[in-house]
Amino acid sequence: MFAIRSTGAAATRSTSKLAPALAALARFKSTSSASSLKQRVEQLIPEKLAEVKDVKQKYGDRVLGETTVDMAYGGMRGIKGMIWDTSLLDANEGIRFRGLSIPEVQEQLPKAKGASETTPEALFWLLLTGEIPTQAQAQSVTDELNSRASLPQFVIDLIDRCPSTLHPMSQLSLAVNALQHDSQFAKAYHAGINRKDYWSPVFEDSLDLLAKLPLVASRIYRNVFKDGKHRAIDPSADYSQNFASLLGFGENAKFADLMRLYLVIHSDHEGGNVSAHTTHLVGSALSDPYLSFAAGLNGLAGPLHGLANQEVLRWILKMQEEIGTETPTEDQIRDYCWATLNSGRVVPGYGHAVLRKTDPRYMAQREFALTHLPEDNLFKTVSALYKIVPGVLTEHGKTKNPWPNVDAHSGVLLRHYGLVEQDFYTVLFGVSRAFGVLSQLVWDRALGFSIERPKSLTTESIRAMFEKK
Ligand code: CMX
Repeated sequence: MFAIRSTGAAATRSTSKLAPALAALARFKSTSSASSLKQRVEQLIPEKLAEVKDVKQKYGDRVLGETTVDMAYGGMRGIKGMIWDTSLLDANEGIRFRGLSIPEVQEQLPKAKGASETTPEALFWLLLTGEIPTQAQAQSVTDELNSRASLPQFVIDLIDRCPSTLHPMSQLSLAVNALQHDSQFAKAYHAGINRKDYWSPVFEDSLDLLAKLPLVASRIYRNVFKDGKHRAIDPSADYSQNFASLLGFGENAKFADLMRLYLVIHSDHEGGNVSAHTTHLVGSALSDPYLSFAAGLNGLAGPLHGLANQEVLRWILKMQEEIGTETPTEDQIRDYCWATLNSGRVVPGYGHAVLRKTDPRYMAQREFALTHLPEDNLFKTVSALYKIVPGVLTEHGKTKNPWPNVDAHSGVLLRHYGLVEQDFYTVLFGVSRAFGVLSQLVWDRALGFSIERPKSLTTESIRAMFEKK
């Protein structure tokens, strides 16, 4: 409980000064008037806390794995040192969201009215609670997000003032940092919120941020690539239909379905990837969800991570241009792959730090393409690459995983429906990633996870460790 300790006139003065802060804190004590998703999370917290306590009591001193010198130098690959409950990645099988594979998610989660794909709203419920939502529960998330979808004028002005030459990912990160102005967590912390209640304003910030992201992203898109005219959201439409409409592709029902698929499959990929880990790390310092997620976005903007989706399409189009045809032969594609490798570059969209088989996120997009755009020339090239690249990378002999990842397929689908501006692709990834990393961030605070502070070493200290007499 938050308490004020003071006496007399000074007490009255300071109480009245603190009144708005106290009122804000009172909101985070009881969630009885909040959305049903928040109520469900609140109900689950005691049992999750008890579960963590039990696991720590029983297994707290057990060894999870060993750390080698190579791991310390090699990007900490394979070190088990973090809890991420919303999803788990198996090297061969791929991602499971709260235990469900992508095909299971597609089959079991409710769909929006008239849609063929499940929604990120339904997935958000699953990620936060571990439970498959009913249609009504998924709809309650949609309604909640729609009710929060507006931007402060200064953020609108900030985005509108960005030069069109500023990369869309930098604009997105800038806008998310600016939205921090209205962080409920930051205000509650300042007012002295009890640490047990942290999760509540973090939940509120997360919903606010998710609701605002399509407005921010579409504003960037229409400023940089279109006419700078902006649309309003339709409170009766789902998140993906609204996002499609805001971008200017709302009339095509298939594009809205593509957005649903895209936002679901890019959302979460356990905790060790750069965007997830960064959000979690920065959040562990009790930076609010805006600051934490903006940091994650900056990591997503790296070409070895999320930016690979723009690089893939650029690389394929360059190949078509250099070879001089939209339908290159397998031999021409093979030669182009070797030319890329021999010039010291990576083949974008292939390889993965954890996966050792074709990414099921790639397969989900391939299924979509086989159903909706089987005759698209670029899709045929993407399919030809799937046949050729793994062999080339295997022969090249460096890559541990020669198979395609999620980024190898997303560009061709977006381009088919007219979203041709590659520089924007990672922004879509960013909007999706928010669903995963913010779900976990709520649980990080609900479970009272510690500030992260792993141990680093110097090369000299490693030598000393193993070479001492
Ligand atoms: N093309 C060429 N070389 C590759 C390669 C590729 N697609 N993938 C890996 N390699 C190389 C690595 O650069 C590394 O070379 P060095 O030993 O000279 O440093 C070697 O093969 C071993 O790497 P690895 O252990 O197989 O892969 P990492 O865990 O180090 O890196 C990843 C993983 C994804 C960064 C890497 O496969 C890559 O650069 N792929 C291309 C970029 C890409 O598609 N990124 C998107 C990943 C998904 C996402 O996060 O969105």
